Amino acid sequence: MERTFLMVKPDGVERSLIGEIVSRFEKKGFTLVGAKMLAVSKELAETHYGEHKERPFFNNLVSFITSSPVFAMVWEGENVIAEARKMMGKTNPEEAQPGTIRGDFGVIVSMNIIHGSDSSESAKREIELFFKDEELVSYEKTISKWVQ
Ligand code: DAT
Ligand code: MG
Repeated sequence: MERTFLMVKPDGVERSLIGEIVSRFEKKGFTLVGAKMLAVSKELAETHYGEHKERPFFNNLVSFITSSPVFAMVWEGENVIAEARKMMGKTNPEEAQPGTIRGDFGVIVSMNIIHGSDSSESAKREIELFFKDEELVSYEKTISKWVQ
C-alpha cells in the first residue's frame, strides 16, 4: 500500500490546525501509520528541502520550518501521495482552491500550513528522513473489507 509523508508546519501547529488536518485525512479514509511532534533541526531542514537550496527563498524556508515545532505524519492508502497533494491544494494559498487545506487556511506562500511528498521517490526519502521503522505501524482495518 502506498505511503506518503505529511507535515503540519509551524504556522499550522501554532494556529491549532493539527486536529483539523488529521481529521480531513482520516475522514477521507486514509490510515495514519505514524505521527510525532518534533523540533526540526537546521540540518534536517536543509536536507529535507535540499532540492530548493539554490532558490532565493531557501534561507527563509529553513528558518521558518525550524522556528517552532512541526507535526510529522505518515499516511497510507490507495494513491495517497497524489490524493494528499490534491487535498493540500496548490503551493501558493492564493492559488489554492477553497476546500483544500491551503485554500481554506493559508494566506501567503512562505507560510502554507502543510508539507506533502510530491512523488513516490520523495515519499520514501522523506519518511526515512523523519521516521525510524519502529515508529511506523502497519495494520489492516476490518472495515477495509467493506469500504474502499
Ligand atoms: P510544495 O510545498 O507545494 O511541494 P515546493 O516544493 O515548490 O512546494 O516548495 C517548498 C516550500 O517552499 C513551499 O511549501 C513554500 C516555500 N516556497 C515555495 N515557493 C516559494 C516562493 N516563491 N516564495 C517563498 N516561499 C516559497
Ligand atoms: Mg515540494
